[in-house]
Amino acid sequence: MPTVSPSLLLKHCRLPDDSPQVSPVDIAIAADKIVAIAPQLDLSAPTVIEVAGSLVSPPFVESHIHLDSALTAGQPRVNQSGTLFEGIEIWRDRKQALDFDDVCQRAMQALKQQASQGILYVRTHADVSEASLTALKALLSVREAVKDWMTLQVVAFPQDGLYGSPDSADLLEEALRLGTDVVGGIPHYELTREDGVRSVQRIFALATQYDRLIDIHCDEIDDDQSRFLEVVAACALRSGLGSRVTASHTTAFASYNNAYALKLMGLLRRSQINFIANPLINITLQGRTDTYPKRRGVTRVKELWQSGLNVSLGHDCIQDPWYSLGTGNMLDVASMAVHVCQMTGQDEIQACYDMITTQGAKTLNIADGYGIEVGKPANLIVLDAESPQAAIRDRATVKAVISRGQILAETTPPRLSWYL
Ligand code: 17E
Ligand code: FE2
Repeated sequence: MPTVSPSLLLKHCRLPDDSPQVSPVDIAIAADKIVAIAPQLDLSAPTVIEVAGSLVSPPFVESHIHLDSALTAGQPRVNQSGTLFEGIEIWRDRKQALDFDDVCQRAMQALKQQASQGILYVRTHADVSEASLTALKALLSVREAVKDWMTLQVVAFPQDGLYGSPDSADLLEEALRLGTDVVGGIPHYELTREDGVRSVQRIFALATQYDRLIDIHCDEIDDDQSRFLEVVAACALRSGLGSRVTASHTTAFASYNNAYALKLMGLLRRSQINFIANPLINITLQGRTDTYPKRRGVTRVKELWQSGLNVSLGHDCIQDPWYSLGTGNMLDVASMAVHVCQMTGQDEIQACYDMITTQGAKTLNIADGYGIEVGKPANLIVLDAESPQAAIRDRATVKAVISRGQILAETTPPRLSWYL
């Protein structure tokens, strides 16, 4: 029993890894910490939530999103081809007139929309290819503004490449000095393969010098010759940075021949890097040059998971030059992964749930403070579902979002009336 009296008590909570036979537990929170978890806590608290057997989960983790471009779909024009490259061109036009307050306001709107749907940890990319670094400065200020209720990591992301124009590499380093959590890159978009390799080496040198995490947009193309993932993994292995490194997208991995993929998988296991797939975006941006058969363009999520590697999932986009849809709901992302990656077994659907929760926390290197355990920060969500599988199936409403021991948002599930 806790020695301090709880401020918040959740009754009859079903945890994500419970089997249906295990009876629900009560969770006591005092200030911003979880202080007790037991089948029956005889405690009182000023606020009691009767969960009645619903799923209580650690919050969702959005491990990959671009908040600087979020909510700009159609500005200044829509993406007609649906390709990554047209999206980059549209964004290049849009970002010429980027305004600090405009970025802050859109990012905040997207973050609140995500938080209300149970996301309390977000890794956002910030384009650092503009001389003013407006996108980056705005997202760093948003990180500060939300810090009491949401953990936001900012990646310095050189959208136009490190070596495509003379100032880009310096801008990336300036972004690290300004305080980004993570350093990014885009080797498949550099002018030559050699530039791509050089960019990865530079990113590792900067991460070591400034003591930052790494998250590289890697091989986001259907080209089976795009092989920067092996460079990233080799650098992670040699530098010892391992799990501090993430390869995002890696869509070309879905096009590699199996003989090469087998060899690569061995290197990946040794390197212990993290992977992020963005199934909503990968399935729509990739395969655009195919007729039929048409590739799905999502990396080998199931095989990476079966190999014991850490895979998490992200939106990548919410209503931007690359994708005009998206509501910020991680259960949409997990549902798309279940379908596109053919992870339809019960344990596989559970794995997709883990990819938007615990595995996302591992990618962000925040696993120590994450999870529903005594002594950990009181961050948790109550879903209108009895299990992770049902949550994904129903895109269940997140009924309550608790951040640092406080109720941050509540949503009432829709109620149907039949008049048949
Ligand atoms: N930039 C990029 O290089 N790739 C993406 N998928 C997005 C932005 C959304
Ligand atoms: Fe991305």
